[in-house]
Amino acid sequence: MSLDWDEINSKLPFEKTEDGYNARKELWDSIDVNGNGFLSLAEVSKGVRDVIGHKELFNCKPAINRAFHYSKNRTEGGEHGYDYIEFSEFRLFLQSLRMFFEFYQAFDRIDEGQDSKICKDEFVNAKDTLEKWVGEIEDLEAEFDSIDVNEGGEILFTEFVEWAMAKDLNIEVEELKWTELEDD
Ligand SMILES: [Ca+2]
Ligand SMILES: [Ca+2]
Ligand SMILES: [Ca+2]
Ligand SMILES: [Ca+2]
Repeated sequence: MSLDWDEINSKLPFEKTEDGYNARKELWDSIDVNGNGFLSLAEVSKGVRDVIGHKELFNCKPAINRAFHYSKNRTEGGEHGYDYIEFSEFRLFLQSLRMFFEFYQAFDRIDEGQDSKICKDEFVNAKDTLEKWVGEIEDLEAEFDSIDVNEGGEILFTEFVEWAMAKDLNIEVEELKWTELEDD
């Protein structure tokens, strides 16, 4: 599957510009269907399908879930603030969704058996690809063990995300670095 990253970026307006802000505002109003100033995971998922309208992105539930939980408790919006995305967190949500979607493409490429887990063989076999994304890895088996935080013998997507963030994993030609992601 080849993805049009420019198209994806244009559908997720996370730029800190006036145009970006206006596009976000418009997107927000369409996604917050009940207009209560908070986005639930259900609203966000539906929004990715119907408003952002990107099939691969919508099908990538782990990226949507992870981005939702990553951004939802950044600002204090009273009782509901911690459980839902507010507009002040929306830019971070869009940008982290973009990043987690990219991480998922990477994860999926390494997971040759397509069981949503990366075993040690899959990881070691992907040496060249992994090094293209994160730079040299001295000891692949040791690296694998360090990623497998719950010591279950396999790398789950949530574990992969933590590692990918720490390593600034990038499968793109164009540079969009995780460490440049900031809160507003
Ligand atoms: Ca809402
Ligand atoms: Ca919140
Ligand atoms: Ca696998
Ligand atoms: Ca694990």
